[in-house]
Amino acid sequence: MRIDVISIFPSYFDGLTLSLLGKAQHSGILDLRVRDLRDWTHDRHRTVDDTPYGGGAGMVMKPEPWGEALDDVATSTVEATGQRPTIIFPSPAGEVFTQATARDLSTREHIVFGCGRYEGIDERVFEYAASIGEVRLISLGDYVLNGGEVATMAMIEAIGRLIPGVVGNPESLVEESHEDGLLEYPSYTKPSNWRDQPVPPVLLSGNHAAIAAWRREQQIERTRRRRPDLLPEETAL
Ligand code: 6GU
Repeated sequence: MRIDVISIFPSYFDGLTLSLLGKAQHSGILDLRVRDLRDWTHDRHRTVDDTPYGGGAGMVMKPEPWGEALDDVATSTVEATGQRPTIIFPSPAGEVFTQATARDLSTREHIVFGCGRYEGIDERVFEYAASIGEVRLISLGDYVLNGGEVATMAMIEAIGRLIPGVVGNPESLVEESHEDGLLEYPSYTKPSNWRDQPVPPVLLSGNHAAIAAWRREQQIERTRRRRPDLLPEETAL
């Protein structure tokens, strides 16, 4: 998979060279390219923003650098891969990102993230991007960040670890929170008694059916307590 990130703060993404995603880049599974939006400006101050038409607080990102950036980064994708690129603009006004979104996006050949700052990007950029690829406005949740960079990092990590070969043991992807619509069960390791807290005895029983049943109960009980919104109905489980 190829991922391009367009941002005015490319160094935010230095952290993606660490750990599993760093390894995936070395092995060629993930081709991650972080770009500086200012490289597509032509004035001495490398200006990317301007005042909003109609007035109002803050600044708006100018369309011209975005247009040129998308031309350079996203227009050759169809010839190269046979698939239109997916162009994601992180936005608190977008659809909410979930594990299902991550699964869907992990099958794409080429994703471009356009990280907005200030009060946002000139609306015409989204229309233009839709002529090049599939445009998605995606939010991490109902709170406000200063720009799309941190949201993009989170999305790249969630998507990247679902690409086959990125997580060493694919089994570890199966039993995680949100993969089956429930929170994950609690985990324990040695010692079997720690500071007066014994490990639940069923886990030491060797009875695999009983362990599986206990873990399932724990998942349901935790989800009911912490995230009742994830359960289909109050009586369903
Ligand atoms: Cl994707 N962007 C910004 N700026 N704020 C957010 C967000 C995205 N998701 C939640 N808050």
